Amino acid sequence: MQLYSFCHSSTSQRVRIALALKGLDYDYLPVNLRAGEQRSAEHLQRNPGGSVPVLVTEDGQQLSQSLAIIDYLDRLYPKPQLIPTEPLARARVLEVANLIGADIHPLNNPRVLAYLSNTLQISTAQRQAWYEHWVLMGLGAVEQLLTRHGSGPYCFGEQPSLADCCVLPQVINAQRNKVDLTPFKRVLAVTQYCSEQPAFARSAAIFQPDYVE
Ligand SMILES: N[C@@H](CCC(=O)N[C@@H](CS)C(=O)NCC(=O)O)C(=O)O
Repeated sequence: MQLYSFCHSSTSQRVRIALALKGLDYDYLPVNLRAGEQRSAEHLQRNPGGSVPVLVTEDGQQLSQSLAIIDYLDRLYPKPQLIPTEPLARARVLEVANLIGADIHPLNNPRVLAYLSNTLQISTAQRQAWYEHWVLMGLGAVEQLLTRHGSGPYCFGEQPSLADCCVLPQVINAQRNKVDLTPFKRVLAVTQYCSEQPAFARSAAIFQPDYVE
């Protein structure tokens, strides 16, 4: 398999975590979002959505959308299972994954932040306020869901799930953008635990220390 990815992309990191948890080998193919490579004709051919990640499967299919990719991997390589089959457990995991994937991330995607700055000409402080507002609201909801329905050390018990694949990258992204997450104790405990586990740590090993969004 091949993974088109950007080192600091939280959606790509979700897939890197899932691949590492499942012990799957792949070729890492970088797409530099800072240089706009996601909008090149070559990349749009792979993914008309102009984003990363894109997984090229064993039989040459090009798949975009991190949650769809992880679902595909989970069906094909079910150990460890990241999306439970029991209906309520499954819904709880998808609830957190969608909160991050559908409610938080689209509002802080690089192209959205660039549109706010470059087209709508908002200031750096306003852009930061936008980022913080949506991240704090979203992670506040994740905190409550995990407190009500989860148990440690992962989001939902002793095994990692799709929820953990989503929480860690979103927290790293928020921390890189200097958002204070100290009120979110459960989210931070999960993040700390995950970041100490080899598969999660490997997914972050390619970060560039001086990268700024
Ligand atoms: N819903 C998509 C979102 C993918 C996405 O937007 N990825 C970001 C990086 S985290 C991206 O490539 N953005 C391109 C851009 O902003 O131009 C997924 O989960 O894969």
